[in-house]
Amino acid sequence: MKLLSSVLCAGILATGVVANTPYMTPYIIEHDIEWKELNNWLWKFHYVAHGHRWNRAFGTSGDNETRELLVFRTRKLLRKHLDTTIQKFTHMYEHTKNITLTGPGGQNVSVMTLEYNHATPLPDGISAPLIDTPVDDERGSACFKDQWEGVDAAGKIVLVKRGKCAISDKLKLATAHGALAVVLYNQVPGNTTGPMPEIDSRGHVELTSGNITAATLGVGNVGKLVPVGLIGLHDGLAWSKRLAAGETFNVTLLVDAIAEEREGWNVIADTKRGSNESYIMIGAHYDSGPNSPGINDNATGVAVLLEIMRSIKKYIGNTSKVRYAFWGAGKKGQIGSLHYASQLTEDEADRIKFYINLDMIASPKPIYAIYADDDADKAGAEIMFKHLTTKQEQPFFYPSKPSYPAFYAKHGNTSDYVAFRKIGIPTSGFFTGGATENDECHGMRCDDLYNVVNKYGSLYSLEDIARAVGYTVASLAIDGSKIPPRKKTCGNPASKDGVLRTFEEWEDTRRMMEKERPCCGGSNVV
Ligand SMILES: *[C@@H]1O[C@H](CO)[C@@H](O)[C@H](O)[C@H]1NC(C)=O
Ligand SMILES: *[C@@H]1O[C@H](CO)[C@@H](O)[C@H](O)[C@H]1NC(C)=O
Ligand SMILES: *[C@@H]1O[C@H](CO)[C@@H](O)[C@H](O)[C@H]1NC(C)=O
Ligand SMILES: *[C@@H]1O[C@H](CO)[C@@H](O)[C@H](O)[C@H]1NC(C)=O
Ligand SMILES: *[C@@H]1O[C@H](CO)[C@@H](O)[C@H](O)[C@H]1NC(C)=O
Ligand SMILES: *[C@@H]1O[C@H](CO)[C@@H](O)[C@H](O)[C@H]1NC(C)=O
Ligand SMILES: *[C@@H]1O[C@H](CO)[C@@H](O)[C@H](O)[C@H]1NC(C)=O
Ligand SMILES: *[C@@H]1O[C@H](CO)[C@@H](O)[C@H](O)[C@H]1NC(C)=O
Ligand SMILES: *[C@@H]1O[C@H](CO)[C@@H](O)[C@H](O)[C@H]1NC(C)=O
Ligand SMILES: CC(=O)N[C@H]1CO[C@H](CO)[C@@H](O)[C@@H]1O
Repeated sequence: MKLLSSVLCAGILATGVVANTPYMTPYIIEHDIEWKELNNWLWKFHYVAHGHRWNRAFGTSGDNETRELLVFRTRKLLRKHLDTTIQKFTHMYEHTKNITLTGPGGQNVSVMTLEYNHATPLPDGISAPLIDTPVDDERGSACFKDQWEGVDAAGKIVLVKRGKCAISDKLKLATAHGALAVVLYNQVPGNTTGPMPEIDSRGHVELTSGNITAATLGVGNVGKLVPVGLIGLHDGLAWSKRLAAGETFNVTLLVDAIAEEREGWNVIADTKRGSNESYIMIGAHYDSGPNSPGINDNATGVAVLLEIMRSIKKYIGNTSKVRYAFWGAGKKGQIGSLHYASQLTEDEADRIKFYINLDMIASPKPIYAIYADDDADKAGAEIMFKHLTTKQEQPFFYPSKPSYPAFYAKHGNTSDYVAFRKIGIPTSGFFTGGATENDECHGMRCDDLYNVVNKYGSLYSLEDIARAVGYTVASLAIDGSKIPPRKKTCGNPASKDGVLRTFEEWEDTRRMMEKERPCCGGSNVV
């Protein structure tokens, strides 16, 4: 059988002719999935990360190399089987390279940056007198206009306590009052870890340090605020006390930060076989977080797509086409998939019958969560559920595989199904659990190859899920008659033409990230 199918496959590659090609069945696809092929892809992504300071994050060279690998596979090697489109979008790339805060005695104060921070002049930073703002723990300090009355911030660096309102609100008021920069001090005790912020392996400043929680200024505020440094409560109170006692002194804040639009890409590959009137879609984001090789999150999802693709191409699928989507900038708030959905016409959206999302599907201590919120979602989810409830296999390499109970879970708002739910396409997907319970390495340097291939739980779930998804995609592509049509109204009585409005709002994905949009589930991304 193996030999026969590889001979057939070689025949197809050589001639592009499909004579004698067998018909696809769910069973055949499921049994074609091979662990060594999945493993092979994980190695490849591990080595891409290795060559790029252990990450494959949006806007970096590691992201580019990951995409090139996918394009080579789909557009070049499998060009006889697939029609591949590369869809470009732009999104804000940001990082802080350095941040320092020098006190009046020339001492270094431990300081953290915030996401989308603004740069000070370099190389000297901003040196100016420090002034205090009134503390208001009830309403939040420096959150409202009236709290700035009598504060002469012009040309100064302002000391502000964190808490209650968005940090960007405090910074907007500081900026409006002519401040040069803000020193924000934490509202709860706890210090940053060292005398200097931690510089990670890429030479970037970590967003988290010690036990002060990280925060973002929001992508929508880029270019609108003064630079800010976040310090511990202890240090903030000490300065506040000195200012209250009538002392005057200068501090120096240096922020070396970058925020700029960079290009991202979705790689979308359709099977040539099947009717162009209906598509079963399966997607995974291919970028990693900024400090991680991203093997469980999400080279695993990508590997499963590629392996299902390798299998499906060998057979005749005579009903729907299968569409594989490799999303860019998934970690940045599902930008790639939102962009994709925002560009679909009504007709194109109608033809997508079902979407299956794979994100983190080989956590070392896995749970088998299958997304489904309603019966429409269950039209696909149920097939996976049944498969995993009845057919978990005993792999040869492990003596006693536990059986992981599959269960239905509601979609959240942190992966690429969000965009599809917003336009009413039935969706499902898998999730094997995140930090810290199921994957201690989530988002970290240690989410590398060994986070998956050295851990039995990961190996099991990857293979189980690959088979279940392969089976399901084939089932739906052969017969999607049980899937209900796309929901075109969002169940929001306030919105007359919800879908149209949604599309309009999507014109600008950045604007969208800032907004709350109560349509078709899947709440907003921040
Ligand atoms: C479609 O494929 C199925 C197997 O997946 C096969 O049984 C059926 O005969 C095919 N139909 C046509 C019209 O080719
Ligand atoms: C990624 O690739 C694009 C297009 O090929 C290129 O313009 C960009 O500079 C590359 N980015 C990095 C960080 O290498
Ligand atoms: C950060 O800036 C300070 C002050 O200019 C400088 O002394 C230090 O070397 C810089 N650190 C890095 C990693 O560039
Ligand atoms: C403060 O940090 C800078 C850069 O790391 C270093 O060159 C300088 O000696 C430090 N100053 C003090 C007083 O520790
Ligand atoms: C404090 O900074 C201001 C510039 O904002 C400068 O004019 C002044 O000389 C500085 N004072 C000290 C003591 O460094
Ligand atoms: C902050 O971290 C230190 C050491 O890492 C720990 O001892 C302390 O309990 C933490 N404080 C808070 C408020 O979390
Ligand atoms: C923070 O660090 C200072 C020394 O820089 C120390 O005196 C203080 O106790 C620390 N506070 C906490 C809550 O860890
Ligand atoms: C679908 O395929 C048919 C036949 O190849 C073609 O005429 C038609 O334009 C295609 N429709 C779309 C929406 O691509
Ligand atoms: C995302 O979902 C979680 C839990 O379902 C919820 O607590 C959170 O507020 C949501 N976030 C946004 C931005 O909607
Ligand atoms: C944003 C991102 O891509 N990371 C996600 C990985 O998958 C899990 C489960 O969907 C999310 O919780 C993460 O945020």
